[in-house]
Amino acid sequence: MAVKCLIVVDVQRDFCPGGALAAAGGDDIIPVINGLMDKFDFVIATKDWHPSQTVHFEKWPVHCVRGTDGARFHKDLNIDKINEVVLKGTGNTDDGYSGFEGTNVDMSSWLKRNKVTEVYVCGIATEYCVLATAVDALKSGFKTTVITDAIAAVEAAAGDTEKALAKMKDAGLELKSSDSI
Ligand code: VGL
Ligand code: ZN
Repeated sequence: MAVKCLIVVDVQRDFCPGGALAAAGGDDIIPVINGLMDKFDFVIATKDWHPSQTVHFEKWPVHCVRGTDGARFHKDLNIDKINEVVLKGTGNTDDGYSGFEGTNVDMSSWLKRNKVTEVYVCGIATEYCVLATAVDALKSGFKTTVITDAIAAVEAAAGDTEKALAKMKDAGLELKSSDSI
């Protein structure tokens, strides 16, 4: 039997409308994500969790500074179903886009310890942390699917979403919509 984990990437206030680095579709994916949680054996949520000074803020507006309101989960995300929270981007010398670069939990070990064989990735942002997390999941040996209607993009440049989806396909990731899960 497959053991499945849903990885909810960075569904935080700063990445949703009204936040410091908002993905336009951030609010719309919340009900989809909440509705999927019961279909999984485990749910892991990642958080972008930056120090107030980091090289990361040379590329991006200040966002998701650890402990601030902007770093909290979206108010409508069902946090009761989350089994583990993985903090990433916690250093001041790197971006830490991938959940597999978490510093409080080694996500690959956590998944293997819990006998997870398949992971499904959703959340924000499609072209950064979702992409990086999904690619690393595949490299770590998990059958990996990205849920196409449960991801939202920052789209700093027009076309970034399409490019990210093409990279996902090239990397060998499965792309599925939530109604087929
Ligand atoms: C992210 C840009 C900067 C993400 C994090 O969660 O995808 N994007 N920091
Ligand atoms: Zn960040």
